[in-house]
Amino acid sequence: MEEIHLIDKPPVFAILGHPNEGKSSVVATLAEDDSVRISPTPGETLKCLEYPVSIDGVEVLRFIDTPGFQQPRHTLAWMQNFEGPGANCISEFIRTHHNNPDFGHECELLGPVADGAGIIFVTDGSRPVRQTDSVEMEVLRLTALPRMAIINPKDKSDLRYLEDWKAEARKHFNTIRIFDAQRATYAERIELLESLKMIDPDWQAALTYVIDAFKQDWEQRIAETAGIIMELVETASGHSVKKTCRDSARMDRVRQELAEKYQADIQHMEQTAHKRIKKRFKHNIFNLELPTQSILNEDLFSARTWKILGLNRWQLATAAGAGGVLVGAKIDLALAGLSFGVFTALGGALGAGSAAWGTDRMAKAKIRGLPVGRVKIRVGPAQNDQMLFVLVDRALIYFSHVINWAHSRRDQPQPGINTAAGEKSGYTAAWEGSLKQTCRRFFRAIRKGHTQRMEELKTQITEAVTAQLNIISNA
Ligand SMILES: Nc1nc2c(ncn2[C@@H]2O[C@H](COP(=O)(O)OP(=O)(O)OP(=O)(O)O)[C@@H](O)[C@H]2O)c(=O)[nH]1
Ligand SMILES: [Mg+2]
Repeated sequence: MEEIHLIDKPPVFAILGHPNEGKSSVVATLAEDDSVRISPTPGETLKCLEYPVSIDGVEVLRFIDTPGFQQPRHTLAWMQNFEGPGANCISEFIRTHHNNPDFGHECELLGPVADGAGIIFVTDGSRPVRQTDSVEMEVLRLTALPRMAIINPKDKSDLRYLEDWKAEARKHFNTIRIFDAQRATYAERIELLESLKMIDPDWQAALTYVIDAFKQDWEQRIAETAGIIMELVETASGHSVKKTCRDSARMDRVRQELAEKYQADIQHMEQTAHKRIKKRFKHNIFNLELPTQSILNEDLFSARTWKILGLNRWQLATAAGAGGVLVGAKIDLALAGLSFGVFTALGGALGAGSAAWGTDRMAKAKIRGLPVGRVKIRVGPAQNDQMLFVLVDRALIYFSHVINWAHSRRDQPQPGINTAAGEKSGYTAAWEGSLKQTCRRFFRAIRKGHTQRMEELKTQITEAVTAQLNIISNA
């Protein structure tokens, strides 16, 4: 019964403040909505816009973005002179001024307040407190509604006014939070909701429910992300491309084309998986701007990627010898009567890469069956079990960027900020030996198509990936 009641009436918060202080940014981050309009030009938001937050299709919370104050002094003076019952003050103000364009913003921004929305005041804590700020805060105090101040210092390097802001805000608000609209993590968003819970006893039950729902939803997202990563590993590790070649002279070209197609396929699988992760965390519109130093800016098959996330030194040396083909280029020669000539042609076709053939773990030639005149070339599945670790690490690093990319961010990341912990050597490098061994077995089972064995091992690896995702998201 209680739950149905809560869902029927989700708590509503209006985000108010001076123009251009970051109100819309706070809304975007809290509602995880990258469609919110944010701009460096003051006066971007002119009308109230509602941003419902839904979990499993049920609205649990609503934020209302509002335009900034325009006439705070006149508004305050009017309110102070109002002689009717206090509860009518705001609705009377709107009724009196609704045809006066000078009070257009005030009538608009006080609309949700008249309807009883909780108040979240947003201000830039990196500039000095001005008198007009105190006036705006006093207007909000006179509404007598539950209210919180969010101090969002836009310039993190200038915190000298922070104490002044706190002192002033304390006079007008029940709760004050320092909150970075552009870099707030999941944990910080939850903390903010926790403190919203404190500003009014009537909201405690509803917000406790919301916070619980948020936590469950987050767990669900982690579980789905683990599922996406496992699916990627499975399909990419088992992937191969093949082609029958009738003309031995073209063999080199065909092998090259297949190797390229193979790589493009895996890259596409990885990009699709990353996009799904991004979407699950509600980043729908803007591209994730990776820090310039991120390893994810490197191609999946680049030597640097494998050097950092996958290969040990010995393997890398061999890979370098393989002429850039890091994954198993495997050739099935389905020839019934493989003539010496064709075989020689094949040897030649392998060209520079042939040095690695037979010696390199990643590139083995397999010759079998000999039907006349045709060569079946197959590239993949990958021979090198590091493929699994590279894919998992890259997905984990990507996840780390996704969850730390607040929905209000529209700018380029600053160098040195937001680097994922796994950028240096990958997360899986720190996994226990026995777990790594399980991963290798899993990889082999995929390659060999041992479905049952694969399923047995999969549960354990999924758990490890889930645990790692949790560690990253709680970091
Ligand atoms: N560097 C930095 N910029 C911020 C931060 N928060 C907001 N901004 C920028 O400040 C500008 C104004 O942000 P908005 O969120 O649009 O501000 P607003 O209060 O909604 O503005 P109006 O709708 O015009 O009243 C935008 O360019 C934001 O990117 C922050 O924490 N750090
Ligand atoms: Mg705005």
